[in-house]
Amino acid sequence: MPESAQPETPILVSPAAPESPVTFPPAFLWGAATSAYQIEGAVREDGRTPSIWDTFSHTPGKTAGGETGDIAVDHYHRYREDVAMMADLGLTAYRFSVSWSRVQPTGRGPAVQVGLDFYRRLVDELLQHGITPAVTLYHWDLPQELEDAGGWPERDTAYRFAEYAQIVGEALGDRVEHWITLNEPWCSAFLGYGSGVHAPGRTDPAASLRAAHHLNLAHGLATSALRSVMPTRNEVAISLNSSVVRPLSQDPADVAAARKIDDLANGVFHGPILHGAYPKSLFEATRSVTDWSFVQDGDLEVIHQPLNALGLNYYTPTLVSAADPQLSGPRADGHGASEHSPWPASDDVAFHQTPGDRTEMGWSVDPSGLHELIMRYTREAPGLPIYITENGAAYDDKPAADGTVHDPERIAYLHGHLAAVRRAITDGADVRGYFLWSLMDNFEWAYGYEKRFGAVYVDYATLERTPKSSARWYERAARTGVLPEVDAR
Ligand code: IFM
Repeated sequence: MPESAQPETPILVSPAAPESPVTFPPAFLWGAATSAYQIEGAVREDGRTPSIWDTFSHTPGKTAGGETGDIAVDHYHRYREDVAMMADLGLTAYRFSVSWSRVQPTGRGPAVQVGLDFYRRLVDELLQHGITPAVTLYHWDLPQELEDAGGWPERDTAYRFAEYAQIVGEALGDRVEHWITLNEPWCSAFLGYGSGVHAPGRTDPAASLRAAHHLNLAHGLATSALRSVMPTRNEVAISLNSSVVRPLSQDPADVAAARKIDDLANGVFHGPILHGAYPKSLFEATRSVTDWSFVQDGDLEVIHQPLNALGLNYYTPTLVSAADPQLSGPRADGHGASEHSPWPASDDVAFHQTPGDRTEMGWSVDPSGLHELIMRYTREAPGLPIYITENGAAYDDKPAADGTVHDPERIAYLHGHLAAVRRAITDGADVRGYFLWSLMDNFEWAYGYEKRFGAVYVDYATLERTPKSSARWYERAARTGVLPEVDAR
C-alpha cells in the first residue's frame, strides 16, 4: 500500500490481561456463520446447477474420502429447525451465503424465483426469531458455466457477479441490512488458481493474480450494484482473511520475506479496496509472473468504493523467513498439501509452524493475532465499523455415552479470542459483532467431513444436531454480554 495511505491516528495498546469480567457493549451482535455449499445439500433441487465445488468434490482425489456437499447437513430442508436452534442458543445474528447456482444457474440471465424464495423464507424465519441476517453473496461456489468460460481469471466474471449481486439485492434488500460481497477472496484466487487445493483446482500463478484483481473488481462492481437497488440504510462490507505475517527473526532478510507475504496476503486486497492502489512492492515482487496489464484504467476507482463496514476472518498467524529457492522443501503454510504454492513468486520464502497449542487443522491458537489485525484495520480504515465475520476452531469432538458433546478446548479458544476482541474495543476499535465459525459441523472443503468446526455437533449418519458445551457457553455470553469463565459447562 502507498506510504501516504497509512493514517496517523494513534492507537492505544492495552496490557495483555483482559479485564475481568469481560463485558461487551449492549448492541454487540453475537452471531454464528455458515456457507451455502458447506451446509445446504440439495444440490440438484429446484433448478440449481453445478458450481465449481460440485465439480471439484466429485473429481477423484480432490477431497478427503471423496466427500462432497451433495447432502452436507441438509440445511436446505431443515432450515426451520436450524433457525429455531439458533434462537434456542441465544444468537442475535446469523451470517450465511447465497448459492449463486441456485438463484442464477448459468451465472447469467434471469433469476430462478424458487431459488430466491428459499433465501426469502430463511431470512423471514430469522427475522421472526429476532435474529439479524447477514448475507454473503459469494463463498467460493462459482457456477461451473462461468468457470468453463474462464472463471475468475477472466474479466467478464466480475461483471457477471455484479449482475447476480443486483438480483439478490433486489430480492432481499428490503429485509437484510448486512451485506458482504465476497468471502475470503484470497482463498478463491490463490487456493483455487494457485495451489489448486480448492475448486477449480488450477495451478497457475499468473492466473491466481488475475483472479485476485477480478475478484477485487467484482467486489467494487457489486457494491455499486447493491447500492443501486437497496435502501441506503443497508451496510455493504467484504470479509477478508487478512493475515498476521510475522518474521522468524529481525534479520532484514526475514523481515523482507514477511513484507512480501504481507503484500500477497493483505496488500493485494487492502491496497485497492481501502486505499485505491496496489502496493508497488507487490508489482515488483511478482514481475516474474505477470506484468499486471489486466488492471485497466478506471478499475481502481471502481474497486475503491466507500464501504460501510469491514469483515475480518481470523484463525491463526503466519510465520515466515527468507529461504534459498534451490532448497525449497515441504511447505507448512497451513493451506493444505500441494506441490504448488499458493504464494506466487515466493520460492524465496519459507513458512514455519507457529508456536502454541494446535487445533485439529494444525493451526496454532493465538488470540494476539486477532487483536493485532483489528488494530491494523482500525489504522488502515479509520472510522469503519468492524465485524469479526469468522473465528473458530476444529477439534476432534465425540459424543459421550449419554450423547452430550464436551469441547472445553473450543470454549477456551472462544474465550481467548473474544477477550482479544474486547481488548481491541478498549483500545479504540469499533467492533460491532462476532460470528463464530461455525454454527454447526459441516463440509470442510478439501478436508471433507473430517474437521469439525461447529458449536453444534452433527451426527452425519442421522443428521441429528446436538449443541456442544461450547454452544451453551456462547449462549450465556450472548444472553448476558459477559464472557463466562472457561471452565463453565
Ligand atoms: O470453513 C472455512 C470457511 O468456509 C472459510 N473460512 C475458513 C473456514 C475454516 O477453514
